[in-house]
Amino acid sequence: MQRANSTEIMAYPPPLSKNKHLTRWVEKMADLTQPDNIHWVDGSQAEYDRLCDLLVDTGTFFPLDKKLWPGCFYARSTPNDVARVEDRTFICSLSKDNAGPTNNWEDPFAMRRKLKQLFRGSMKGRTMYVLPYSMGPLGSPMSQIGVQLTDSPYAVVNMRIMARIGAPVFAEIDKGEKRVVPCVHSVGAPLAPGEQDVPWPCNDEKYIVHFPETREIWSYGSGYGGNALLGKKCFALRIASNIARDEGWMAEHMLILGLESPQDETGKTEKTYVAAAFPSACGKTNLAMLIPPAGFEGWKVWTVGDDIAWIKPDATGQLRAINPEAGFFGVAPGTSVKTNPNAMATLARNTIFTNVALTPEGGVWWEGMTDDPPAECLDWRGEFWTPEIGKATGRPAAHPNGRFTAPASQCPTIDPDWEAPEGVPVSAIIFGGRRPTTLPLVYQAFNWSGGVYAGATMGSETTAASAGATGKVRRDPMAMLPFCGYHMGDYFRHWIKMQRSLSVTPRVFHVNWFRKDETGKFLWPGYSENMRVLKWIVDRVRGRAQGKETPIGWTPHFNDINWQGLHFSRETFDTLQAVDRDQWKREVIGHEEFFILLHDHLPPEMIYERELLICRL
Ligand code: TSX
Ligand code: MN
Repeated sequence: MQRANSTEIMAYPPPLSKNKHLTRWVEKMADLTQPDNIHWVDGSQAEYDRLCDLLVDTGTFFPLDKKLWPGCFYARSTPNDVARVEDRTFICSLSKDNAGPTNNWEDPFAMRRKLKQLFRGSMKGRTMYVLPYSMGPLGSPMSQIGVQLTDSPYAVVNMRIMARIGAPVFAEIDKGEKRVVPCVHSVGAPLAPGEQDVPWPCNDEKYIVHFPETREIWSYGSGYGGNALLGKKCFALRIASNIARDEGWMAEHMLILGLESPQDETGKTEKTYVAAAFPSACGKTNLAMLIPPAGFEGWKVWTVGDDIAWIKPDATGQLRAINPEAGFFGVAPGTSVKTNPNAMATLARNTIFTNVALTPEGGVWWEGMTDDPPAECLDWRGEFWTPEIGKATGRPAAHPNGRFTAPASQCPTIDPDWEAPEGVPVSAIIFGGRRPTTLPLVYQAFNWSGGVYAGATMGSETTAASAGATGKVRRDPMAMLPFCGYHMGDYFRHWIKMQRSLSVTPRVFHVNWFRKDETGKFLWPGYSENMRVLKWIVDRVRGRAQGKETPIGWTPHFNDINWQGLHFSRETFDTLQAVDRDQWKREVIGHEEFFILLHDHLPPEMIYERELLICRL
C-alpha cells in the first residue's frame, strides 16, 4: 500500500460491507484517486439531508422556497457540462468488431492506462463516496447491483432518487449471490490543500468508458446526468445490453405503461401492459404518464417507467418487464400542466432541478411551463433574464436539456405493481419516431421479424434541438443508437433470437404522432388523444379489432378507433394512415443506406424483410 494513512481513512466511518472483494477494491481505488475521506453511503434520509446541506454550503444547491417547492433544490452546471457527451463515450470491448461502427472504440489496454493516469490523484481534497445501488426493486430476481465510487455528492443525492441505494444494497452484496458491477466516477477536479471548491466542479476532458467483458464503468470529467448517474444509461443500458444478450433477456430504452379498461358487468377490469421505444424529443415521458381523453371514461393509464425496461421471458415463456429505475430524470422545458399534469404533480416536491431558471420567489421556471414567463428571473447560467432580454438575445431562461430528478413514487399514476419483483407482463411493443411524412399514425407489423425490422429501421426527423442538419431522418434503431453496448447488427440478431424462448410473442406496432399535411400542420392532435391509438393496440392484442392489410402491415379502419369526444374527419384519418408507395420506395432506400453500415453483422432476416417489403410495394 502506497499511502501510510490509507487504513486510517478506512477506519472511520467503518465500511458498511464485509465483502472482501469490495473493501479491497475500494482501498485500491482510494490509493489511486487519493481522496481525503471515504464515506460509505447508507442511503438514509438523515444522510441525504446532510449531503444536501453540504451542497448548499458549497454553492452547488440552492434550496427552493419551502412553501412553493417543499424539499426541492436548484442546481446549475457549468456551461461545458450540460449533456451526455456521445463523442467522449467509449465501448472498450476486446475487439473493435464487437463494439461495431455505431460506437466509439478504443483498445481496452490502452484505455486502462489512460484512465489510470486520469484518475491518479483525481479525488484529492474531496470525499470518495462508496455508493451501492440496485437497478430494479431490491431482491427482485431481475434486479442488478452496482457500486459507484464517486467524488460528487451531487451524483449521490441524484442517485438516491433514481435508484435504490445504501445499507440494504450492501446487505444484498454481502449475501454474495449477485454480480456487482464496479463503477468509478470522478469529476476530475482535485483540490489543493485549502483551495476553495467551485459550485460545479468538472473537467474539460471527459471520458465515459465501458468495458463490456469485465462489466466495468469508468467515468471522468463530468458531473451531469447520464455521464455521472452511472446506474442509468451506462449500466442499465450499455452494460446491461451485454449482460442481457449473454443471458437471453433484453435491456431496452423503453417506457412501460399499463392500460386498464373500465369495469365490465361483473366488475372486472382488464389490464394490458405495453413497452415503447422512441428517439429523443418524441414525448416519451408524456406518453408514459398519459391521461385518457373525453370518451374514455373509466379507462386508466398506469405508469411503470418512462425510460428503461428490462424484459425477460418468465418460466412460461411470457415476457415480463421491470423498470430498473426509481425516479424520473426528465427534460424540464416543454413540461407543463397542459402537456403532462402527472409529471408536474410528481416534481412538485422532493425534486432536484438542474439548469432551469430561478424566480425571485425561490421557485423554478422553464420554457413551456406556463403561458406567460415570469417578469424576471435568473437563467440557467445565473444571469439576469427577462422576457425582453430573452427575445433580444434569443437565449432561453432554461437550458433545453434542463432536468428534474423526481421520485417515481410521487407520480399520481404510478402503477400499483411498478415494484413487483417478477415484473409486469408485456403484451405489445411499440416503436415510434418523429416523421413528418411517409409513416402512418399507426401500423402493426405482420409478425415478430417484421416488428424487429420496424424497430431496426426506425428514425426521427432531426429538430433544432438535435445536432446536425434539421429536417433529415436520423436512423435510431429501437432508440438504442447511443445506448447499445455492442454491435448493432448483433443486437438485431439477439432480438430475432428472443422469439425462440417465447410461448406468446408480443405484438409489435409502429406509431408516428408527428405526420404533417402539405402546409406543415400536424395531422394528429397527439397527447391525450394518443389513447385512441393505444386502445386499438389493446384491441389488436386481445384479438378484437379487425386490421386492414397494407404493404407495411395491419392498420386500423376508421371505425376500429373510438372517436367518442373528438371530431376527426374520415378524410384526415385517411391522409394520416395513407401508405404511399412512392414515399415508401424512397423510405426502403433509406433503410438500405443504414444497413450498409452494419452489413457484415446484419442478420439475414433483416435482408429478407426488406426484400418482402419491396415486393409488397
Ligand atoms: O409529447 C408529445 N406527444 C406525446 C404525448 C403523449 N408531444 C410533444 C413532443 C415534444 C417532447 C407532441 N407534440 C405530440 C405527442 O403526441 N404531438 C405533438 C405535435 C403537436 C403539437 C401541438 C399540437 C398538435 C400536435 N397542437 C394542436 O393541435 C392545437
Ligand atoms: Mn432516455
